Order: sequence, then structure tokens, then C-alpha cells
Amino acid sequence: MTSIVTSEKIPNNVSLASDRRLQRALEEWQPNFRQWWVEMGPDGFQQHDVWLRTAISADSDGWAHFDYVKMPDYRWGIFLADPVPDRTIGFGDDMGKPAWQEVPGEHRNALRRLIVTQGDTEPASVEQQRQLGLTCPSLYDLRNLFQVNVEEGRHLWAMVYLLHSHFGRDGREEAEALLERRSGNADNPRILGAFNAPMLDWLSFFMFTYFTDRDGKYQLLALAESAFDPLSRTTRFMLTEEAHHMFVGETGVQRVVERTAQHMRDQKDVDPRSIGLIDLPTVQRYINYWFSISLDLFGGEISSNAAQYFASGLKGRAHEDRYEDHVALDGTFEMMVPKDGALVSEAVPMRTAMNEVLRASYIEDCQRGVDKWNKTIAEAGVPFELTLPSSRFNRQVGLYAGLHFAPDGRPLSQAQWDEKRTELLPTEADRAYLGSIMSRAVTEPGKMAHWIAAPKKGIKGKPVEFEYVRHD
Ligand code: BYC
Repeated sequence: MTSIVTSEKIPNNVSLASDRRLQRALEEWQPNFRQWWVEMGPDGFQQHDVWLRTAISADSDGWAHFDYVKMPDYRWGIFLADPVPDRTIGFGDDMGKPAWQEVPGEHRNALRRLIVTQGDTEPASVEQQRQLGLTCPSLYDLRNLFQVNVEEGRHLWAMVYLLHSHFGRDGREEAEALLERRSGNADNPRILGAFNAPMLDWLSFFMFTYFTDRDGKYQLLALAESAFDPLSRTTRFMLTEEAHHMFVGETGVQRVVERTAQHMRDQKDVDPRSIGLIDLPTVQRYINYWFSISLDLFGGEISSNAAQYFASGLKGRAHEDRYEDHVALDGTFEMMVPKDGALVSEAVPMRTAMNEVLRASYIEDCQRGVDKWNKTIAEAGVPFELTLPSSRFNRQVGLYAGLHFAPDGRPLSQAQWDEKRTELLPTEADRAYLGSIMSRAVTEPGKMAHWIAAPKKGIKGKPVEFEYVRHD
């Protein structure tokens, strides 16, 4: 195991002290990051003690260290997974050649662009979630929100390390720009659509951590295959942190659904909203929204960029080793393409379909959580089923952008869409309703907001009523 240095200003397992220039550059970036954190990080809780997990090393148990920390004092560090000895490129035109430890000149721009795009999502999500602490449903949830936030901050560090260590001056400029763009800002927005969407309520937060963080998982899995070894090692370590974020989303929605379904079982004729709960059609509309905008994050169905990334070994498929053909020059991928008002099946050359291949794996993974939520509803004897809408529904990027489709994938005319829209996507009334039931923070240890069930257990052996966030 690579040794860890935590006594330095920047904890790391990349021998930062042996590269003075890089160390100095990162130490100059560090105060700017902290200032960004204080300005744009969680509103209102910067001086609280939070029961947080901190990465202190990259081996399987050493990094899961728990203690009370004030968020601005969190030890954001640089951790790469251990190198795989003699690693070779696993796909594309250069398959079998040694993986790169340095950036090849001909791939410099494309790699920088991928790293910047990945890096940009991390602070974006912290900005989006900035106000949520003020309306938390419990201390347990508040702590989970902050855990997600500090780890997104660390993921930004992971990308900034790559920019500083491998891209010279333009890398340093990109690292600054990552602290300058702002989620939702009209003049200087974040790069990808979903990361500019407002996130004002906790149902959105749970949907985001379930659906959007899962895009993160799949993009990181694809980048973990990269021929650029430092990117592969960085993203492999990031994936270990990502799992908790998706757990927060999956169990968060599950607890909302459990609370509502139990009420529907006990009081069949009472509208859940009339007693301050979240009705299941609203949950469905939030699924429709967050799932569809997360699908957009995979890029166009047919993409020459994706083909190029694959050919040159920059970005593979999730779990590339599970495929037989790693060159993908011959195969095709069937997709439904809109033509003259109809949908026709088309066989698209595999390399240009790589975004769609990744999206298909993602959709399959998303379905598992929906099945669990439905099991909870069925156990309460409630006849309601949540579904994932078709991947054509509500898309703003790719083949289906600008067209309208029903959740089952049927084409809709503009007039039909206009008529159905309020049934299918969150409305102003939904947002106002959620705002009304989430108008204050629930901060007594062990207490839960009315609209959500308690979690089955607490964090790392602590009880649910543990004081996960406290003022000293
Ligand atoms: N919004 O060839 P195309 C995470 C642009 S999440 C706006 O189809 P490509 C996290 C695209 O830039 C994971 N614009 O796309 C989760 C291109 O622009 P140009 C983040 C978009 O390049 C939760 C044009 O449309 N990681 O980690 O194949 C919390 C044509 O695009 C969007 C990554 O994304 C969009 N949604 O694929 C915290 C991995 N989509 O060239 C963190 C790195 C596309 O016409 N990024 N465009 O100016 C990539 O691999 C690729 O950039 C994308 C796009 C998959 C995103």
C-alpha cells in the first residue's frame, strides 16, 4: 500500500512532498477552495461539529475514519487507488500497449476536457445543495447531506490534482475556473444541464443522490478504464466514496414511500397531502424529472466524441472486462431513431453508440432501487407502482431532444404534451407543497420530520438518535 501522509497541509498518498512545484501550486489553490467552501458550501452549519467519515488512506478499511469535524476543517486530501503493476490499455485502437503515466500530446485537449467536465460537477452539486441543511428532516439526514458535500469537495480536489500535475498552466487556469462557475448562474453556469437545476427540497436531494450520483458512478467506471493511469487510479478511489451517496438517495426515497404507504394502508380514504405526507404521484413526477435530466448527462445517443474517446483509450465502458470485444470496430447497437415523425430501429456503429451503451447499463442499475421502493409499497398492500419513464421522455440532449414522448415512450404531439405536462413533471404547486411541509429543520436527536420514516439503523454502529451534528 502506498504510504499516506496526513501531517502535511494536504493529506495525500501521491508523495506530494517530493514535488515542490506541484505542492506549492496546490497549496496556493487550497485557500481559494476554502473560501469557495465557506461562501458556497452548506449554509448555516460551518461551525457545527459533524460526525463525518474522512479519507485518511486509500486501503479498504483505513480510509473510513469517523469523528466530529467542523466542515471547514475537513481534511480534503488527494488519494489514488494503488497502481496495477504493468497495467496495459484495455480497449480501443491501442489495446494491449502500456497505460500512460503522462498525457500524450495528441490527447491533451480531449483529456483535459473530460477531467474539467467531471471536476465541474463536484462543486456544482455542493452549490445546489447549499440551503438544504436549513430544512433537514433529522440530524441523521443532516449529517448524510454534509458527508455527501465534503466528499464532493474531495472529488473536486481529485480532478484539480490531475489538472495541476499533468496540464501545466492551462490546467491551473482550469482549476481556478472550477471555483468560479456557479450552479444556475446565467452568466457563468456549470457545464452540464442537471448541475444547474435548483434543488430546494429533500425529495429532490434524495432523487439527485439516487439518479444523478449514479450517473457519476457510471462516468467514473468508464473513466476508471482510461489509458491515462492517474485518471484511472483517481476515479477508482472516488468510486468507493460514491456508494454512500447512492445509499442516501435510495434509502431516502424508500423512507418517504414507506411513510406514505403505511398511512395509505391505515387510512385508505384520507389524502396523504391532507395530513402532510408526500403522495405517490408526486414521488413519480420527481422520478420522471430527475431520471430524465440524469439521462441527459450521458450525452447524445450517437456521438463522434464518444467514439473518439473510445478509439483513443480515454474513456471505456463500465466494467470493460465484462465485454468480449474491446475494439468494437465491427459491432452495432440497435436504437430507435426519430425519422419523419416516426421511430425507426437503426443499427448504429458500436463506437458512436458508446454513450448509449453506458446509459443502458445505468438504466438497468436504476431499476433495482425502483423495484425495492415498489416492494415497500406492495408490503403495505397499496395498489400503486412507481416506474422509470422511457429514456425518450423529457430529454433535452440527444436524439429525442425537442420532441415529446409519454413515459411509456409513445410520441406525443405538442398539444398532448402541453395537456399532460402537469401530470408528468413536478409543478409549481408540488414545489410549494413540499416547501410547506419542509419549512423548518428537525434537529432534536432521534426525531424525524412527519413526512419520512426513520432509517432502519444509524451510521457506523451509532444509534439513530445519536447527535450526529452538534453545536459546541
Ligand atoms: N448538458 O457528443 P455529445 C458526477 C454537450 S456526474 C449540457 O453527445 P459527449 C456527479 C457536449 O459537451 C458525472 N451539454 O457528448 C454526480 C457537446 O458539446 P460541444 C460527470 C451537454 O461529449 C452527482 C455536445 O453537447 N462526469 O460525477 O459524448 C454529484 C454534444 O455532446 C450535455 C462526466 O460527465 C449535458 N447534459 O458526452 C456530483 C464525465 N451532454 O462539443 C458529481 C466526463 C452533452 O458541442 N464527461 N453536452 O460543445 C463526458 O464523458 C462527456 O463530456 C459527456 C458528454 C458524457 C458529459
